[in-house]
Amino acid sequence: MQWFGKKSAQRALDEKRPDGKDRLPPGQYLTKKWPVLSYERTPQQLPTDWQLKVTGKVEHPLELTWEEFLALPRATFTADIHCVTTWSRYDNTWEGVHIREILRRAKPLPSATFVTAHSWTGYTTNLPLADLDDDDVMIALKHDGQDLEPQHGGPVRLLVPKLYFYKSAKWLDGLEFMERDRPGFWEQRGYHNHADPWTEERYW
Ligand SMILES: Nc1nc2c(c(=O)[nH]1)N[C@H]1C(S)=C(S)[C@@H](COP(=O)(O)O)O[C@H]1N2
Ligand SMILES: [Mo]
Repeated sequence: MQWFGKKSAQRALDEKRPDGKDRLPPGQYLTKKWPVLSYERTPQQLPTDWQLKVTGKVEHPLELTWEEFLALPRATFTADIHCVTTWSRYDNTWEGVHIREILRRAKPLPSATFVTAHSWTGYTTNLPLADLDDDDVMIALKHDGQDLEPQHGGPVRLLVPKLYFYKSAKWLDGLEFMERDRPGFWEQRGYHNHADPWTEERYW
């Protein structure tokens, strides 16, 4: 049945997205495993004083405790992820708090055009507000039905699947709304500032 496996593998590679682009971005390979990529040592638990801090150019800054955050409405959807180191993983089911639950409450000011996501470990990553404010962006708590493991950012990470995965900050504790762009951790160290997988914005 070797031929059958190859055929269905080829079919997976030939798939298109609704916008007509290939489902698998150029230069990527598919993996079923979920690799771990972290610069820092994995924190084993949420800091006892964790808050989600929404700061900067917003009408209503937020400081949500863990209990307050968990009480927000939940969303679930499925998305593919693409790491700049060339692996992609299809059909990840994510559950968490949709980004618009946060945006509705914080109300970014008209001058807010960029966002820095902060991890409590010190990691940062930047993106345009337009890329954050999208249907498929969430602050994730579960992956494929399980609580996020610490190594994958558990218990709480950002998910921005349309950009290379370094924009999806693990161990999230802040969103800072900014008037001007400011490169984050990897963006200062050679990774592309924008990170669109379909145009291979990998490095600068
Ligand atoms: N805090 C933090 N978030 C991070 C990273 C990191 O090193 N630290 N690495 C990024 C990169 S490069 C990738 S590919 C993904 C990896 O997520 P995973 O380990 O769950 O696969 O997390 C992103 N978010
Ligand atoms: Mo990555």
